[in-house]
Amino acid sequence: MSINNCHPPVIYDRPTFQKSYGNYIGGKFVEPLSGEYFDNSSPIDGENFCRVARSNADDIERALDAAHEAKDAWGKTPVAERSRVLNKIADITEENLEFLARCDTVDNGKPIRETLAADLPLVVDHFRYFASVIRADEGSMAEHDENTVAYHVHEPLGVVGQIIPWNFPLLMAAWKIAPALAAGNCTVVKPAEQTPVSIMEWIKLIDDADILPDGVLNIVQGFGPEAGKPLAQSERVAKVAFTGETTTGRLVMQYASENLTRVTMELGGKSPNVFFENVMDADDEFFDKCLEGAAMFALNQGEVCTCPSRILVQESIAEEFTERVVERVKNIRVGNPLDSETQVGAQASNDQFEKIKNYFDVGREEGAEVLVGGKVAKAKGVAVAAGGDGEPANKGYYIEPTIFRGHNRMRVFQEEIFGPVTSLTTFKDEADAIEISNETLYGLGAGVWTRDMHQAYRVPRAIQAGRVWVNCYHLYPAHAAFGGYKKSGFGRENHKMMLDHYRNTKNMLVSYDKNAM
Ligand code: TXE
Repeated sequence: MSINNCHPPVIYDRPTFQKSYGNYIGGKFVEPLSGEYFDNSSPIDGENFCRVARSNADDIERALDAAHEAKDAWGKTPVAERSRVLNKIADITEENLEFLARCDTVDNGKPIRETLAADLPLVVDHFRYFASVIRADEGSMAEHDENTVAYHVHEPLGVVGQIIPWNFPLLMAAWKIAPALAAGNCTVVKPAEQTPVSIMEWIKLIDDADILPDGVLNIVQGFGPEAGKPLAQSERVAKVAFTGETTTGRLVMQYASENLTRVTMELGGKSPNVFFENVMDADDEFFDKCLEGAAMFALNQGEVCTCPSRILVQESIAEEFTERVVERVKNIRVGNPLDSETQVGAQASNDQFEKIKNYFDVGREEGAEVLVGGKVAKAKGVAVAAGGDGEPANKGYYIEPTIFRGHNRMRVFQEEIFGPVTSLTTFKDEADAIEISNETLYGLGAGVWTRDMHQAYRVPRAIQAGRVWVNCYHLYPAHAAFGGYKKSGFGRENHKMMLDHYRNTKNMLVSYDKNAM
């Protein structure tokens, strides 16, 4: 993934959406039982474009009924057949990639270049990866003595609940759905209320192909406290998978603990991106890659839990490095997310927009220096309306990529802003870099940039984070484990090890003693 320009420039059309979206339960598109809906807007212009089911505990129960009805058959479906279904889902997604990318872009505000080149291809890859690993998956056996054998086999959990965030609507859903189904579970999925639509367009395509047995995958729309809570609280789910804010994760764990339901948590982050002095070389390709790596905080408008939201640069190169990064960030194009040249689109919601603007005040008040950005953006190709002070302003939620300079104790270095904002500070030596990196509640991602191969091993080992990129950033292949240390959560996503979060291991200890047979 890169935020470089791509050519030729194209402005993509908005898809034609339905006026109204219900839930998908038991293989049917159904209205919410209460008959209530909420309005859904696009962050591109802030305008409502459809309404979506405002579900409650009754809808969750209905989805759980459907999932429980389907679970025995799906759990016993031969692995080869489950794999075929996942591969078919991948094929359908790939055949409709551009359409789904446009849906995600309109609903979330992220640039089409990213949904086309990253989000949707990664969705496809994810289903293919889990379709493959279950074919190669095996149990184990060990001899206890000459007559006695211990077998280990895997069994699906049954029905699981999955709560999805809004920052990668389809990709985060795929990260959860693919392994759950691969391991033989049925699922009830609660998408984020900010981005409910692309998953409904996706499930329509899957439903049309008639490949997924009814009740295996159910989607219930609505708000967290009304639909997410009863899902997490239900004694009818064997596991809850959650991605979202750390404080919400704590609540979801409390709900799940009522029934001792197992949970996995992907939570917030404040990832350090560390640049050692040996990267400095004004002209070479690697140094250019480092500058690109520093600018990656603006990718997906900074709405990524691994956003490299703290830049740590060695003192000896800080001045020139900072100047070069600022120069690059000034050239990032903020604009209409449907324009293929746009690098930074709209923040996903008005709440998010307001939250980021508030952090501009926080940063300034605590004495952080704004090196670039620090305000609402004039986005290219976006409708304008009269602003509050009479000045024309963009409709929608656009923020200038921003770099603060300050020290690691400041709130803008410690709190998750979830916008195209990073905070830069300096370090003296390697030990200092490690100390500052780890001086955070979080431990999700980190970046280390160095030409020293010993440092390239030593430093990532010392950083307390579940994913450390070395000389690269923001790559998410399905076969690389992803997850947090500290307050960034626990459990892993991606990688075949994740299957173990979606199944039980049974040990059968069998005596073949001849007297017993
Ligand atoms: O997240 P929430 P929000 C962070 C980011 C962002 C902040 C707020 O810093 O600014 O969270 O975003 C569901 N019971 N991340 O408020 O609330 C909700 O409906 C059960 C980081 O949108 O965590 C949605 O489906 N479910 C992040 C999901 O939880 C509940 C991604 C996420 O919403 C619930 C998103 C409840 N009581 C935001 N309340 C990441 N780690 O990638 C809400 N939900």
